[in-house]
Amino acid sequence: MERTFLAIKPDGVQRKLISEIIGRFETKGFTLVGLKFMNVSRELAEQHYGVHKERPFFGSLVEFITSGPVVAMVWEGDGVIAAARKVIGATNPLTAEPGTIRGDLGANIGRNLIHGSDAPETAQSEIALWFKEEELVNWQPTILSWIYE
Ligand code: DAT
Ligand code: MG
Repeated sequence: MERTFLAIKPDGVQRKLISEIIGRFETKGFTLVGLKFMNVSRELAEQHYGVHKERPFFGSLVEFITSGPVVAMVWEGDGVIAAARKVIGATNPLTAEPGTIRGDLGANIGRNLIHGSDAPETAQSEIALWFKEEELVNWQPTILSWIYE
């Protein structure tokens, strides 16, 4: 089973959208294996978004992600990395499809509510960056045979 790293950004928390957002992954059939509510240090933010450090928006991105608490999560499921990106929608909420989290709930690229790993390599490194192994819960939901053939 694949795992991905998702984080509800400070705008999602401030706007009281935690349950709305988590609910979409729960009802889809993915399994929650890690969850913590936390403030993000500048160091963690800069590591997490290191790939963007030469981009003009890097400074404001780090300011934003450190501006208030986030909900950091690991979710598990068959093909969850790509599928979660689809549930999340395009980077810019203005062009994200209706039905996606960003398409339904957001209106600005700098306030796009949620992060999701974009590939197996980034999922692996982001999970390791945000979570210790002992913070992840290995479990099998009893309904799994009703979600997967
Ligand atoms: P995504 O979050 O969809 O993976 P990304 O990795 O390209 O998008 O960028 C990381 C975050 O940086 C993104 O969620 C919002 C911000 N961002 C990206 N492009 C931007 C832009 N052109 N202007 C302002 N913020 C931007
Ligand atoms: Mg990205």
